[in-house]
Amino acid sequence: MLVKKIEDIKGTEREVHAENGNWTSTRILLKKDNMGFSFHETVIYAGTETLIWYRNHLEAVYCIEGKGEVETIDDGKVYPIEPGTMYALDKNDKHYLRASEDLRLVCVFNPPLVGDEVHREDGSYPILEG
Ligand code: 9YT
Repeated sequence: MLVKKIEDIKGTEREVHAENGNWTSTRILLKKDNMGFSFHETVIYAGTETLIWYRNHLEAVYCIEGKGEVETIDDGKVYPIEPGTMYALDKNDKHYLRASEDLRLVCVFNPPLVGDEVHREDGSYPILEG
């Protein structure tokens, strides 16, 4: 049985900050926890836009706080995100994630993240200015 409290994870190597400052993610369960998925709580900061493409992972995201939207790039569809909304990237969908208020999201990845994916398998890239 695994029991964890988010307060105990904050400030450890499982709390990951986006290089561009757009988000902070607490990686509650990782591959080494042997659940077959990873489990994260991510805060996306208000006023940010993040381009995300998880080419090697399926991800489901459930909003518990805040407001924002997801735009899938292939078809230009925009989905509002609010508490109680779930979106699943079942086609490895490339998308923009925008927050108008700080978004608190619970995220599950299959296969599980190992823990050091920020610059590699994560698939998030900053938006280029201009
Ligand atoms: C919203 C979202 O895609 N979260 C993913 C988890 C986070 N980027 C992480 O832990 O790297």
